[in-house]
Amino acid sequence: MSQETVKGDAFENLLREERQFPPSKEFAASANVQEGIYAEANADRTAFWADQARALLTWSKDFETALDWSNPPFAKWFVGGEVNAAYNALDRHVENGLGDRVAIYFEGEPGDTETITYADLTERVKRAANAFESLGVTKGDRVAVYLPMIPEAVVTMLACARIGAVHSVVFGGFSSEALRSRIDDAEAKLVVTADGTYRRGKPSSLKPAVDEALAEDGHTVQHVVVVKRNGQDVEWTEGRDLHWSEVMAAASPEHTAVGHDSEHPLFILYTSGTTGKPKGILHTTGGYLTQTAFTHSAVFDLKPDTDVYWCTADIGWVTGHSYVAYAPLINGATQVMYEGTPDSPHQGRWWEIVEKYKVSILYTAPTAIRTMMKWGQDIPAKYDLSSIRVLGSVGEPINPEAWMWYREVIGHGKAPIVDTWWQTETGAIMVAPLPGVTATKPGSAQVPLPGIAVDVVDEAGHAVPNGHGGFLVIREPWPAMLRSIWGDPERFKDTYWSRFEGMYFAGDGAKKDDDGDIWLLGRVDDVMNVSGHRLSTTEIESALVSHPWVAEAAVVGAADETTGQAVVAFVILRGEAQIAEGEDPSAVLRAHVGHEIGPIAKPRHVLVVPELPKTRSGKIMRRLLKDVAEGRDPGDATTLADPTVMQKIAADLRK
Ligand code: 6R9
Repeated sequence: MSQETVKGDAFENLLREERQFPPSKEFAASANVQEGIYAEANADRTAFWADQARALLTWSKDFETALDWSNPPFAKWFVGGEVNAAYNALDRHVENGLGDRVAIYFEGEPGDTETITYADLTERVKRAANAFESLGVTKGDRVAVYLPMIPEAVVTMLACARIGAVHSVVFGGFSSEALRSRIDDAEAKLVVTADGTYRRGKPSSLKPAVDEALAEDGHTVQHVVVVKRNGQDVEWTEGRDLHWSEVMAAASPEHTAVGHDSEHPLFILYTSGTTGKPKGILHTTGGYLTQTAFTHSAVFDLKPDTDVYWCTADIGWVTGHSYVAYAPLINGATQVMYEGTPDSPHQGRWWEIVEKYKVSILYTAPTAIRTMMKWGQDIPAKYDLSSIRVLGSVGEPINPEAWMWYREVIGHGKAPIVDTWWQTETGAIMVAPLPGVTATKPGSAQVPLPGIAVDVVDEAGHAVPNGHGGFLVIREPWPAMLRSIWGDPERFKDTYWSRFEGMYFAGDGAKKDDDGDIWLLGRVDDVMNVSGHRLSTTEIESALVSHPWVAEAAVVGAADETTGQAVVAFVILRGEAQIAEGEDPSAVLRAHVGHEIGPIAKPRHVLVVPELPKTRSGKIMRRLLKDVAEGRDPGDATTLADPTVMQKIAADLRK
């Protein structure tokens, strides 16, 4: 990508977005953080984080040095300190008299519910800690977690953290091969799974994939603990497999947490690179807990005694780690956890949950918002959403139309939207508005958080002036940063620290607008080159979704003999699209993109499809669409949330 890439005409469209929504006076007056926090953090970044670490966490042993950056890019935060994540998430709240506060309102897909207080959750985690220890798991051992969105997932993660074991959560949607390669890479001793779960009203299994993953010898797993969730029949390997209910019943509910070194590994989470085997992103304890807790409080303006918080992310994704399993509990919040899909048994399920629990902070992904747009605003309109006061977005750029819909339809035109940019690697939110301070702009994540040094640089690594684009980088170490790639420190250096001298390269394109606010433009590998003009997939998708017929769009660059690459768009139409007889949606949408961005951006093809291929974290798998666009068989689609999507698309295109 050259510098014109992000200066070109294609980006003018987003730059024309001029709406701004300042916080209301009332919101600003009672917000957790005020404008002065930026200056405070700028005055001394490490001192700022040291203050946060001491204010937000209870340390078993105070740290001596906030940051050791003597061996970059290997950072050490809060050196010499000792802290226990589970104690901070649980025991201390109980000790402070908050044992009866609800930690988790669990809502199962079939409609079963469970209300779990901090006292209950603490006891469950203590039992699990004892149970895992009795199975021979000790500090530093790795535990693979292959569970659905049920409370046992959080219990397992916190029990591991309590005893210093390192969890490696693998998406329930991943195949047995994916599970095996992650088990092998981390050399996991224990696997925690469930018989299965429910998806769209039907039982969906997990345990068979574990059996398959472990069928061939040569693995390190000694035991598999199985939660009974959907009651399906499962195969049983005597001696290896154990029932969760039995091992928990046999375990003592007493367990004393001890502090672990601030840099003790907390978890590994695998994320796919563009090529090669998945990278095991390694996070450690003190810095990770500090930044996740701080951002959760500052960005969502969390008021733990009154808010009901709901993050819809699966625990198999980093958002489910930082903003379901850790930060909300560290901060003593009450949260909703939902097992299933948003349209089971009906398309109003999410809004029914919001109404039922009076959810006040909702954190979800643009893909979900666009799906809800597709289903139509009449559905949320049937529910009382007046409890909502802050809305969050994460996972991909949110196009201004979806942003406005989110604000108007879900946030009743009032709730501030915080678009949060971060990555598995960053561990916690890095760029986001502060809801009581920032005048928000539809489609922009806007400002690096206090204490975070994010910048946009050109090819040569120089900061770009306002109004220009380039690459998103991080200039200074941050507390929740990944510490390495599990077992491969060289790959850690090469992947993130070799592109620009002394800076972390995130792999995202971004631009600064005239106010210096940051707009994310998608992965740099999503940038297309059409006849020498650089176009961003995000830009064109945004233009397509701005058309009233379009619910969702995915754009890829397909190899083209003449133009290098050609733009191919896949769109899902809205249920309520008013298309007249004889009107051709493809032609209308091509013209619309031409009008919105310029003729150069007009897709060569606009294909109307029933679904888009997505990972379980909601990211569109453009690689598969590119295969279709270039006439290849899209091969391995096993990591998709719904593996049949590609067949549906292929069948549709043959019609
Ligand atoms: C938290 C998470 C990271 C990649 C990241 C970027 C994209 C995430 C975004 C966003 C624009 C946002 N991304 N949040 N792009 N605006 N608010 O998603 O982690 O799964 O590791 O993905 O997601 O491209 O580089 P992860």
